[in-house]
Amino acid sequence: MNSQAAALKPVAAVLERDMANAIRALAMDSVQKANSGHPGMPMGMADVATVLFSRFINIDPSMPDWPDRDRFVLSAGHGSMLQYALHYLLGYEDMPIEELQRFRQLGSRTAGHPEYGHALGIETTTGPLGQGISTAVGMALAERMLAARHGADLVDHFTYAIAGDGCLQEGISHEAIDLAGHLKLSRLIVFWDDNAISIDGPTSLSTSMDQPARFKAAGWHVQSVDGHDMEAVAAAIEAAQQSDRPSLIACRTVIGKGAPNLGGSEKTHGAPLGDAEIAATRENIGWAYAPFEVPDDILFTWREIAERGQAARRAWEQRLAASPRRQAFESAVAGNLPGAVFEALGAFRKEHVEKATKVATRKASEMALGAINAATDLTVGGSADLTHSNLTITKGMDRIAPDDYAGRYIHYGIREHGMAAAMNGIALHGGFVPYGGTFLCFADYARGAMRLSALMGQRIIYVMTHDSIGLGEDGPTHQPVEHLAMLRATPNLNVFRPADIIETAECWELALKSENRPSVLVLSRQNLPMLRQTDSDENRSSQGAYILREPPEHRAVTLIATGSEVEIAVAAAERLETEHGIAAAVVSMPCWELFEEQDADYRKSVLGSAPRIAVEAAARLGWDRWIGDTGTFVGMAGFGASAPAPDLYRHFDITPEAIAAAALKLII
Ligand SMILES: Cc1ncc(C[n+]2csc(CCOP(=O)(O)OP(=O)(O)O)c2C)c(N)n1
Ligand SMILES: [Mg+2]
Repeated sequence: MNSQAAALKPVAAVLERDMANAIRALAMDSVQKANSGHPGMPMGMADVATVLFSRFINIDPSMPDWPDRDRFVLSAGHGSMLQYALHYLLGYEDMPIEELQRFRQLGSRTAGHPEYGHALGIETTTGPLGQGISTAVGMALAERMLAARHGADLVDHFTYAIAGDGCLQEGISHEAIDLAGHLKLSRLIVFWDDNAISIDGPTSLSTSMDQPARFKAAGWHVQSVDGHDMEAVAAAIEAAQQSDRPSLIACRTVIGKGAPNLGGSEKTHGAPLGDAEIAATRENIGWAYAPFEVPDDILFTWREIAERGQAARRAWEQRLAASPRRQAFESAVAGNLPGAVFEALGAFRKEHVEKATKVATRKASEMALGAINAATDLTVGGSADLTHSNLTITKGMDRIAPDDYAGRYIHYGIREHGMAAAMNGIALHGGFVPYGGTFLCFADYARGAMRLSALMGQRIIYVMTHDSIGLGEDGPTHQPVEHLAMLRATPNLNVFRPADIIETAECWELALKSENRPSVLVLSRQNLPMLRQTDSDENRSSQGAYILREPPEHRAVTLIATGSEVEIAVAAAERLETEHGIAAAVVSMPCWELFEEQDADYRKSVLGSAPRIAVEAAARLGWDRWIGDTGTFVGMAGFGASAPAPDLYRHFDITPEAIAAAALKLII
């Protein structure tokens, strides 16, 4: 098994030192050529990375995605040249020396920070400090969960992360560390680049934290080593592999190690060393080669590492071929949801159209999830301590617990940001479709990781309930107003705000089918009537917006609404018709993003040519796009208030009467 096979015989110490110096030289030369980048971190961590890769890690550059590979996360993403240098040295086919020479240039694979999908073998996008280590927690959790389902024969690997002072100072690290320690994620090994330097200077400017004590308090196995003593690093990794808890290896390093004048200084953090210092460094470390030149024997030794990974991968393939779980495993890792999920959702819609079920959309989501989770075990749920408010758990879902990873429900604790990052890790690892809940208002807390879900194009489903003043008495601290605009402004993120139980089921289906895009389901606390008139087999939410109510005569006004305000818009349309003889259409617009993707003719047919009024209990920002210069917006102009929901809708004038009055003003 991987863990046992881990420690190779060390190559001669001198050669390993040269292997590390190859990283140093490539990093300083690439940054110098780009005239931009961060040489200090790769130079400081070159020794640790060399030991990790030369003696322990199991990856196969010729098949970078084999499921049982070890995961490597460069949480200190500014040190991207460490990763690119490693990839070149290991022989990833998409990382020739020319890519290093094009570091940070448009169209190169060597982006400023490692980006998932830009180059083979980059497991996750990092750069926003703290994200990598927190994503690694999700990967390590997914590893344990997948192993619990499919056995150690098929799933048995480590997740290694390199984190800097910055990653550990970021608040998200605390959420992630606490969760990992609690869940005893023993296959997670974090190297802390303990160089005591960040951008402004020594870390003593801003922290007195005893990091090892912090990790210990969270239940981690903790060791401290000299990060330039390769044998000490190797011994620490071996001990960490044996631990039944996640491991921190605090590696005391010198930033910019090797640079005789600038080493140890923040000046090496984020700027080229300059020609003179580079020449002096070459002299100092005994590197007599030209820029971007790595002598054959050193390159050969690096490439041999790849052969070890290849052998591990082949052995794993044989185990897979012989495994009775082969099909189930392959299907899970491919993320294939069975057709039964969508059949169940179709039957669900049919049933509730007939029953005209009136429930809050958060409740509708729970009911839809009941159908989904019964039809597949790929979905893994969770909530940031709001399970019974978000309604994210369904019958028969066992919880994940320390040393018991067979369940499929994760109590993330009150850690929205950590939850979002962990879901990124779970999705990136493969084998599961994660969803997790909190109140929409706390999307703010999860935002950093949600942005990366979108940037990386991961199928992650955020279940965000209590979506407006409609939540009532908890008041303005809990009532989101600006959050929809913030989420809609995020590229590659679908924001669904369904109006009733039918749309909720449709939006769940669309979210599950969005394999390369995260989704946010924005759901009400309050009950909402079933508005869908017909049991169409078609998923009407799939076009983002559709005409829910078309008046018999030519429209005089079009009311566009989402979620809980669609009901109010329908009431306004009825009032306009019966009391004023005005023909009003109602458009339900559960997903702006999908509507934007429709062709112009469809959009025109839905929006119509009559004046438009948008109704949403949220900020106006963005709505002008749909209502045009002549339209009106009925919604929130500021924060909400604490009161029963019906009182708030009246107080803030989001009522059928107010909409009808706005329509009359617009038309007459
Ligand atoms: C969330 C976030 N805040 C700020 C930054 C900008 N930034 C990049 S590196 C860095 C300092 C990091 O210090 P450390 O992790 O110790 O890296 P080292 O200087 O040791 O390489 C900062 C503030 C960032 N990338 N992400
Ligand atoms: Mg540092």
